[in-house]
Amino acid sequence: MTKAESALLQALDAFMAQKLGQIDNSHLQAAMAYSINAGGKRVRPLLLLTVVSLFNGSVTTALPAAAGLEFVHTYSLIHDDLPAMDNDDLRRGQPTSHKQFGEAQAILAGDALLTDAFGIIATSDIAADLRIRLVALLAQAAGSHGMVSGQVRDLDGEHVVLDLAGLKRLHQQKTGALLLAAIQMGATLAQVSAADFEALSAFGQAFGLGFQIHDDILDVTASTAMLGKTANKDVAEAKNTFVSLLGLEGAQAALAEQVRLAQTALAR
Ligand code: GRG
Repeated sequence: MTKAESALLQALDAFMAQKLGQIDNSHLQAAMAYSINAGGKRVRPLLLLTVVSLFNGSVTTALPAAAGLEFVHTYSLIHDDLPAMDNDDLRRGQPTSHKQFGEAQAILAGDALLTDAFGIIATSDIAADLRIRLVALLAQAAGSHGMVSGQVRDLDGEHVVLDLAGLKRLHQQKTGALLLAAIQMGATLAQVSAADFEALSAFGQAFGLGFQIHDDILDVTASTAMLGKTANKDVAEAKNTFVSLLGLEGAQAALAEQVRLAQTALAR
């Protein structure tokens, strides 16, 4: 990570800590802060802030949008880990929210992060016309047109084998939509031209799909590195992954193709 990136993330963490500090309920605050501070890579806010900074926008003004994205991402991981969904005991090497705080508190911490994300953006100092567009982009990416729909496709897919188009659609919504929103929210804040918005969106789409293919490849290569034992239960249970559909080499080729598409878009 570059010095500039660490400075962005420090500012983001300070902003999120300040927002969490305003919560007048120590139990809820602790559960929300536990997951926000559990060691996530902050990929989505970093993408947003990097686009803002590349196009000479104000990073400080953009912080509420970056924090909102990380709040939505964190809620999605808390709910994804619940017994009703993936039923995971560990995330990033630490007990999942429901293991630490109980299932009801984990659901509520996720609910509060999701709701507060929109509140933080809506009450920020960002210009009113941009705020509306940011809220719309985040809602589009997170809700029934994006991540939640992708999660439903994923759960439905446990009972059927998806083809490549179905698998791409699932991941464009489940993982890709929020990553694309990160880029588009940054582009909106920096008020880039229509041509740049389109090129950045093409980059975001390729990045999002590539991110997921890479995750599927890592799941397999990490398992192999553990002397044939599965690294996590997702690998043992996985039916619909890019590696299961295309094989390891096919998935690596598909990743290379997304990287090429992302680079072409950036060159534009
Ligand atoms: C519960 C509505 C709802 C949605 C959950 C994003 C998601 C949808 C589930 C996560 C499951 C998963 C493992 C997806 C693969 C993509 C991926 C690696 C997500 C984790 O994102 P990172 O790597 O997470 O950015 P960190 O830990 O760095 O924050």
